[in-house]
Amino acid sequence: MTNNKKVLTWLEEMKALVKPSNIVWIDGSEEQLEALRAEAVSTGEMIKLNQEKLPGCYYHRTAENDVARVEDRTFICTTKKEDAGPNNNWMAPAEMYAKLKALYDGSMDGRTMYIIPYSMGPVGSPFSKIGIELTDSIYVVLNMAIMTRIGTPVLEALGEDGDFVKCLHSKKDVNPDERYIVHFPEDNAIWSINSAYGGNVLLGKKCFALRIASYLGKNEGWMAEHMLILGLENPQGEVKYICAAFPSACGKTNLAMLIPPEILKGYKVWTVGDDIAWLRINPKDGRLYAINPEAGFFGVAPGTSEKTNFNALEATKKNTIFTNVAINNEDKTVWWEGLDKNPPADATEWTGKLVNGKDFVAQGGKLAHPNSRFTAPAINCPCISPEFENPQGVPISAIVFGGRRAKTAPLVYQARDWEHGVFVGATMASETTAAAAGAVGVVRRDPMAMKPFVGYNMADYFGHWFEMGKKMDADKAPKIFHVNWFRRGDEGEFLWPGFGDNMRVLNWILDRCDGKVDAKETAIGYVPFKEDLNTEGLDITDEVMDELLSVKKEYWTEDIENQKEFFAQFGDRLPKEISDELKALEERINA
Ligand code: TSX
Ligand code: MN
Repeated sequence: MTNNKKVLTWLEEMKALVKPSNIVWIDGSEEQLEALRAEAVSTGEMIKLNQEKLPGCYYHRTAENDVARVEDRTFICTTKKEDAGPNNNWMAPAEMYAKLKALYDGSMDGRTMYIIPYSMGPVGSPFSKIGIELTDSIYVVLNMAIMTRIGTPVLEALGEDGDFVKCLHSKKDVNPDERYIVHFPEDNAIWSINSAYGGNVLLGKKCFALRIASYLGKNEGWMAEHMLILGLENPQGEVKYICAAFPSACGKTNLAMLIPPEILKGYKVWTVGDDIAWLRINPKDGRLYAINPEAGFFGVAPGTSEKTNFNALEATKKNTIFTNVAINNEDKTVWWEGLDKNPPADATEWTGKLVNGKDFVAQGGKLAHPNSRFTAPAINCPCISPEFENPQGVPISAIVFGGRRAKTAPLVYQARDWEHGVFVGATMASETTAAAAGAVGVVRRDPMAMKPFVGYNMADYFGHWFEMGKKMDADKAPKIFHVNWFRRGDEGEFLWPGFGDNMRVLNWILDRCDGKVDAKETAIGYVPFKEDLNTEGLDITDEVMDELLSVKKEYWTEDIENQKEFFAQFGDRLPKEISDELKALEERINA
């Protein structure tokens, strides 16, 4: 399949370790994938869904102990512990290799090892990077075929001497006590064992496109970020691009595929990506450009409906793999909480148990696992951007950070400049949603939504953001904003309608980028004058708008204390710019 010596040498070494009984190169052809689907159905690994209603769609159920990423078993193995930093688990590479080799020894005995060459980013794009994943799971092969570009064209792009990320996965026996997701950034390698759940085993995604890529980006002068990318078209047909980072449960995929309200007709959102952005400065114009390194959406199913995300739902109607949702046995389709208010009576819940779905849900049970997923091809999305495959990426006008804050952050504000914007990203936080209505949840700090995904010391990651800013002229660099769709009133009610109406906020953001509107300077940055936010057709009073845009000293004083505590863990390694910004914020708040 290839003459690349680095590939062949590595393959020999891995074969000797996992001792597969059979080896299959994934060429990416539809015939090969179809044969694998048939095989997975024959062994029970996958279930074929209703092919009239859901053509090309399949179902997979994971082990009950294997339903999410496992942060406590995820490691960054650098030579020096300080290089992994305080937010990552660490073990010395030699020690970890020894430990893992014992686990992988013969783990594919009696099984087939699939070799998946894949490209993150369009094949041959200057932004793109190649990986090769070895796996004993057909489910992994079929998901990788949706989430990345795979097969022979990738090997051709790799050539005889190209470098690649070496990815080894074995589901082994899915033993949670011996489950490890391990990154060796200095070796360009990822080893995953004893899981068969998406985020732990689709190694191109979080492991490569965020953890390894963030490390490569730091060394090579580019950025790998946990961001959606969207294009916003105005009634004149002009399109501007925005990247946005949010912690989990803030609706990133929903924003990426937003449908504007009736009243804003002529505006449209185009989706470039819903999860990951790779960003580079274009030497020709000095602007920051982004690509989506992925080719599909690995989205959370519960909560996805015609109302919350019509486009995502449409994307799942063909050639999609569903994981851990419920099956409607009447017509072999799928169901999850939040799809509609009509759970199927004859249902199989995610664990595989047959239940009366209506009774089960009425009694408070969940038919679908809360982290159940769809793996859908990006090209299925009705609003996929015409620039989705552009190998040069799209120019970014604004970077938006966000979080779920009941009282602290206003609906939207703009950072004072790039340095302050990096600080705004570094102080991102979300409040837990389990809290009762009205009660303020526990604050979790999640800088740039990257806390679980930076493949090196997070203090150095902040430093890299400042470095990137220095490489761009202020008028070329994206402007930085913060949004909060989740501000609450005194009764715990949401003050902002959210969803499609967020378009009104995105329009203000682009107006600011174009210098079309003025804004009010506050201690935390620039907040809209309420006349400049289009609220036409919204049932929202002036008082509520004032509340949504207000900055309250008591909450910020409390948050600054929490910020200080968070930054303290980085010690001397914290960039001076962060402490300077923190001090300046405190002074402005107290002024
Ligand atoms: O995704 C969300 N977005 C972004 C949409 C583009 N959600 C869902 C979060 C869980 C993933 C939101 N929830 C948003 C939002 O903007 N806002 C809210 C809070 C909210 C919930 C319900 C209502 C209003 C706001 N209103 C009614 O239910 C009628
Ligand atoms: Mn994500």
